[in-house]
Amino acid sequence: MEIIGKEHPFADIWAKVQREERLTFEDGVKLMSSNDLIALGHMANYVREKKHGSKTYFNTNRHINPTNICQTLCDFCAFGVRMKDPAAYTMTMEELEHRVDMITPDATEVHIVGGNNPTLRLEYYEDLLRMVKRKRPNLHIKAFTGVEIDHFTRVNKLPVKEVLDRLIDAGLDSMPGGGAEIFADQPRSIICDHKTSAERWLEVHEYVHTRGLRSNCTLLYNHVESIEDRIDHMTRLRDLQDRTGGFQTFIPLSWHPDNTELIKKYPHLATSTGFDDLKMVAVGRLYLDNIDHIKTYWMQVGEKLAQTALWFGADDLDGNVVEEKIYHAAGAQTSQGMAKSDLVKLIREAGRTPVERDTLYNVVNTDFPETPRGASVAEELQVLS
Ligand code: V47
Repeated sequence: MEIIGKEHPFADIWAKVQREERLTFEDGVKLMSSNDLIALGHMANYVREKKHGSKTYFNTNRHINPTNICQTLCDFCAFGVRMKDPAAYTMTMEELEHRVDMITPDATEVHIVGGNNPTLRLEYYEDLLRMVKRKRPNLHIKAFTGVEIDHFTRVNKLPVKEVLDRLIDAGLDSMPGGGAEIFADQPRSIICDHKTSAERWLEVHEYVHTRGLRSNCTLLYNHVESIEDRIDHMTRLRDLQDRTGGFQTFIPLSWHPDNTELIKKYPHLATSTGFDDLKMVAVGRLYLDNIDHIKTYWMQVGEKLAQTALWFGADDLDGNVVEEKIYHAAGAQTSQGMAKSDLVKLIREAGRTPVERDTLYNVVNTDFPETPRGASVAEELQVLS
């Protein structure tokens, strides 16, 4: 049975997808406005399998969030707090060293992001990067969102290039995709007024790419944005990618409302539906023809949806994570970390082929023993109490 026949509303788009022709803004809006999830998934899976076959990537990683003190305090976020908040923390170098010491030898990446803390000078972050490299020279450091980099320029009164040059010199290997949120002015001013502008976020990533480093990109959805805003955001990412080729992975992030100011102001908003989560993955895969990987962040969408997304365009699940704070502050119900054996099982149970990668998608391992689900997460990951 043909899923997208000649009479189907997607017939033209499907022909373009098969010819590897770029989709227009209007095509993107049409896809995003449709409720024909099966047709969307069919097309996205076609692209996914053409690029990656059945391979599904994950890595062995750890997250460190050095501080939750944040000057920006975006309404959509539940992680950042004021300096005087009883929950405020900033890790000392000793605490950071302890966390790095806990990272098991098989880990290949540490993901470091935090709040925009006005009291921390650039030297704190340089010392952190140098300490990680001294202790674990082979650990890839993926750190600081474009928003944090912009914050560092203001605290230290330095241009973007100098901040990034100094961080790269201290050991920064790549940048995560956070902080992009939604680029369009109107929703951006509602969910994160006063935050780094879209142009500045893109400028930071462009410079990082010209220095030869890779980065990721994200889109925060399911708040006050429109369908057009989503496609506008992806168009700007696609345009930058045409110039630099530096983005590795696109990660659609659904907004979690708990404990945020935004939900107080807009109480009708709700947690995203699985339907919308799959649509974002599928449209991302179809529209971002120049970005290699689409990640479904298991920690954020949940294990069941992450498995399903592997048939709707996603080829990456992220990694073990461990000690995730940003989503759990906002009510995420997922566990704090997942053992490698469970990631492998999750992928296999979805009928896909697990591939452990490093941050740059070099293959680390493809040969995994069969293990029962729920292997000792705490033992395997050395979770801090
Ligand atoms: O920038 C914050 C989002 C991002 C909430 O690059 C929220 O590999 C939903 O970017 N509800 C940080 N989202 C996480 C991130 C990320 C995660 C995993 C992998 C990578 C990567 C990047 O999380 C923020 C913001 O967009 N966020 N608060 C919230 N309440």
